[in-house]
Amino acid sequence: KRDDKFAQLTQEHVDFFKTLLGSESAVIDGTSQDLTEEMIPFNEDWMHKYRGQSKLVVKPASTEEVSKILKYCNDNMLAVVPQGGNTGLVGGSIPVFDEVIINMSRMNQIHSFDDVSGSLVLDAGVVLEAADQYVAERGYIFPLDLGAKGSCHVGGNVATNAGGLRLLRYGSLHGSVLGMEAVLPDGTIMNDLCTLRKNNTGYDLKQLFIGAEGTLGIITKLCIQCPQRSPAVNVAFLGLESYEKAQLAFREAKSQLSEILSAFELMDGLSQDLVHRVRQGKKPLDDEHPFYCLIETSGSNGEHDYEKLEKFLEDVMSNEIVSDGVVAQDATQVKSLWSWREGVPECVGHWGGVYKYDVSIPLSDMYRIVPDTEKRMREAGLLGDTDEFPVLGVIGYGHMGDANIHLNVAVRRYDKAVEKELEPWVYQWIQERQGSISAEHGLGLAKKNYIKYSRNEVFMGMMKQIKQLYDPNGIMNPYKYV
Ligand code: FAD
Ligand code: 2HG
Ligand code: ZN
Repeated sequence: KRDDKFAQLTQEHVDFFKTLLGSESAVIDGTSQDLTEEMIPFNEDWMHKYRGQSKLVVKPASTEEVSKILKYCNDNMLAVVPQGGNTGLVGGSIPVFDEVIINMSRMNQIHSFDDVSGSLVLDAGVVLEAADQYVAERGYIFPLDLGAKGSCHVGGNVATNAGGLRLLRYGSLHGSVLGMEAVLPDGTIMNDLCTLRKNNTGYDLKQLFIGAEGTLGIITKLCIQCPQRSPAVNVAFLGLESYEKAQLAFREAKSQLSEILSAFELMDGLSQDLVHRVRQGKKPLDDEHPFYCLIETSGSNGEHDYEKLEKFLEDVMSNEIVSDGVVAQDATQVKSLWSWREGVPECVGHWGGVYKYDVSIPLSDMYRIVPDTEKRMREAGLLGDTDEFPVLGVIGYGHMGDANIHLNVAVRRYDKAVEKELEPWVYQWIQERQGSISAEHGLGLAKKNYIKYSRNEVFMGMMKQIKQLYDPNGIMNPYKYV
């Protein structure tokens, strides 16, 4: 239910924003009939699962504009949703009712780069791929990479504390974000745009905004520690007969590839079959396997790394840990092998929709959630090969190196009966195994009712206190998890 404490948008409000932001393209005024269509992409998420009813998008171009917008909204009790590239998978960037959308796409400047230390200062609205390209030209790499890189913003990445494909190597954004500028709901600008690696002067307040999903304020600028880009990247793609063998392969990869290992990803057979059904093309391996792993190495000596990877592959094949495998021969093949992994989220949605669960589970139990879910769907009569069944398949894939699996239930249409069978059952399953119900995508709207499966009362109470302290009117991204 819409909270009556929030004001309804009036023409006077709209006029204020138009005057403040000046430029025509900086305000999309959905209250005027001819712009209702234009509002749709901002009101709907990437999966077409969540839809809001906002009538206004504002696009600030500077921190001062963000500050003035928030102060005005706070004074006038207008609820807001910060929005980056709108690629989030939990409905966090979508208004629930008529919240004002603060879209960050015009704040897209790169400010400075120190090519000795690797510290990069940039606006929150810079697209991740653009940031990576910029540092690539200077011999560095952005410490985060993910399938949505062409659209997501670095601010959105930090707001969700995204993990991605190389967390195993470069660690979490809690370590890579050196500095931050953010605006609180009352317009206060918190400037902690530190470019230093070390800074232990009291509370590290910026950490609160990393993963806060826009519930405390708007991130406007960031300083990111970028590591040296490895000149040599190699990729191997393996077929395995069981999840137990995938664990052995991971153990062996860490031991043999140690410091050059930069990604270890798991895909089950059905996930790869779905990618093949959508994209066609030649599969990386001739035969089908119940599991696949993608291993990437990044190092400074291509030949040496390639030899290490080949030797690893020989060993795991002769020990019968791995049934079959291939090592990419050139950069094109590296890209093509990665596309079988990165393509899963897009392809799995091809038939109508997906119920997504992004979870961390201790490795020994991690994959078991997939067959258990499949069994539950079958027993409920919801999964089958023909159109009468809403569910067409249950798949698991993800960042095995981080004990993070993506359980995806592919459906022909969104169906309440499926959702009822899955939730809260999935969350209970995870709780019983000391897992986390939200590994890297956040809570957003999708998981707002289920936090208790991963967090206790004391912890939730402390989160509410922080929210109350910085956002006493509750205007920042309401109806979501806090
Ligand atoms: P949005 O979706 O716009 O927003 C996400 C949340 O952050 C919302 O709550 C929003 O209110 C808030 N927000 C956005 N910008 C700001 C800001 N400047 N200040 C404060 N709050 C803000 N995630 C992973 O962790 N790992 C993956 O491997 C991964 N792969 C993906 C692959 C695909 C194909 C897709 C579609 C998504 C994937 N994601 C992955 C999900 C991931 O959360 C997002 O892609 C990304 O981090 C969100 O960035 P965004 O700019 O699109 O944010
Ligand atoms: C990935 O690892 C993303 O590909 C998306 O985190 C996962 O769509 C998903 O469930
Ligand atoms: Zn992921």
